[in-house]
Order: sequence, then structure tokens, then C-alpha cells
Amino acid sequence: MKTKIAIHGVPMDLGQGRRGVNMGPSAIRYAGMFDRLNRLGCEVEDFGDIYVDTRQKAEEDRSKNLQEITRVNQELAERISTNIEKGYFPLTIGGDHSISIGSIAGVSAHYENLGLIWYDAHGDLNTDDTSPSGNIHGMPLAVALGLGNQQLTNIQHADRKVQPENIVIIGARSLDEGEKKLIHELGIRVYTMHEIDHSGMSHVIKDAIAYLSSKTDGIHLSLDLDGLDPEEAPGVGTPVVGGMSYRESHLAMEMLAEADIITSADFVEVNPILDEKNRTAQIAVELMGSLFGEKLL
Ligand code: 6HN
Ligand code: MN
Ligand code: MN
Ligand code: MN
Repeated sequence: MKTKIAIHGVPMDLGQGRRGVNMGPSAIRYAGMFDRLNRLGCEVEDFGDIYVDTRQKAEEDRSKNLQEITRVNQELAERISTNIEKGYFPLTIGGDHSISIGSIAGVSAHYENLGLIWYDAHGDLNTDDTSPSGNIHGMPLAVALGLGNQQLTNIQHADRKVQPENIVIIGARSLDEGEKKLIHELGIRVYTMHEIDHSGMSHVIKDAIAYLSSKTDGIHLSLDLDGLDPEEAPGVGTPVVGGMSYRESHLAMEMLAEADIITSADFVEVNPILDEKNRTAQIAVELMGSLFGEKLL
């Protein structure tokens, strides 16, 4: 695992319908992110938050708040790209999942064959045409594949940022019809909750690592806290029952740390207004610890 970490906070709540997720970066910092990573021997630099203009205006686009989400993701992509050149591991904290558009765009130019682990209850594979909500946080994986609104797919460069065969989705249990269709058409590997229940997280992660590691030269982890069960991580805007447990999630992070394959990451969708005593932010920080090599003994 790389030890020089660049933190980018994105207080974004325009990609979904519930307020409060803009306070996610602050809650994650308050839960002790810096010290936790620092104690592990990482050299951590916090580059602060990217400004998000939340002034209300008349809706013009099918995808809600498209203009400001595009602008913020463009800026995030540039900051991440610059920091990769400086040798940093980019760790992005949100904010809703629309920020992964910029995060992946910033990372993608630095790898020939970027891999992607999407740890989420959802597929986030909607486009302008298939989205039931118009919320851009349901679209970032489609955008990474070069699908959907062109303003979003054109950030950094116009081509596909990630190839479908380099993607795994882990923990899915709420997929829209258009997303299911796309998964089948593109042959994206999805470990739904069924596979996790059936074979166990250990097997699933081993399989995902084997599937991705030989054909990729870098792997981005995009971790949506709603991948976890809302009983354990309640501070998320789109909770779905029957999710991955706290322990399973730690195991997943520990195995990824051991495999030493993750080259950038996002932790998103922490909503302190919906949380209980900052538990979900705390879990995010604990999972970061495991991802960067923290051990129980
Ligand atoms: N997330 N599939 C739903 C939609 O509106 O497109 C929910 C998306 C949730 C997105 O949790 O990052
Ligand atoms: Mn590229
Ligand atoms: Mn989700
Ligand atoms: Mn998501």
C-alpha cells in the first residue's frame, strides 16, 4: 500500500435528494481520519474541501444539478491528477457518490488498464435515459464507462475511463431495470448479496482480486457506505436492508490491503444528519484503517 495519502473532501449533496451528505467530509475528519492513518505510518496531507455552489436555480437538465456537478468533478479530477503526479495515493471523501465521476476521471489517465471495485448496495449504472430519479449519484459507474450525459463523460478525456471487464461490483441488492440490462450487455462482474451469503466475503474478495489483478495496472476502490447494512451504518441517504456487515467489510478491506492492489479510493455517502452519533463516519474511518494496513494484533 502506498503511504503518501492526499485527502480531497467534496461536500457534495447535489447528486441526490436528501440534504446533509454535504457534511460527510467534516464528519469523517471529526471521526479521526487523519490520526488514524497517520498512526499507521502513512504520510497524510489534507488538501481540504472543494467548494460546491449550492445556490438554487431553475432546473434545466434531465440530470439534476448537472452544471455544478460537472464543474466540481472537473476540479476534483484535476486536483487528483496533479497529486498522483506528485506520488500521492488519492483518497476522496464525500459527499454523495456523484463525486466518483471526477475521482475516476482524475485517476484514469495515469493507468493503461484501470480496475474498479464498486462496493455499494446499488449499481450506479443509470444514464439520463434510464435513471428513475434524475439523481447523478446513481450514474457515476455508467459515466466511467463512457455512457450517459456527455458533459460528464467528457471530463478529463472523452473515452471510456474503465473497461467493463475491469470492473467488479460488490454488495449489490438494489438494481434498476436499465442497470441490470447494462450489466448483462457489458458482462460486468457483480457479486450480489446472494453470492456473499452463499460463498462468503472471503471467497468473493479472493475471486475479485484474482479476476482484476492480472489484467489491471491500478485499482480504484469506490466505497459507498450504503453497501453496509443500514442497521450498522445508518447514516446514508439511500439505505437498503440486507447489506454487508461491519465485519465482512473489514475483512474485505484487510484482504485488499494484504493483496496490495488498491491505488486510489473514495469513501462516500456519509450523511451525518441521518446518522446516529457519527457511527457511519466512524465506520468509514475504521475501514480506511484496514485498507491502509491496520491489524487487530
Ligand atoms: N448511490 N438507483 C437509484 C437511482 O436513483 O438511480 C439509487 C441510486 C443510489 C446511488 O447510492 O450512490
Ligand atoms: Mn484513459
Ligand atoms: Mn449506494
Ligand atoms: Mn453509490
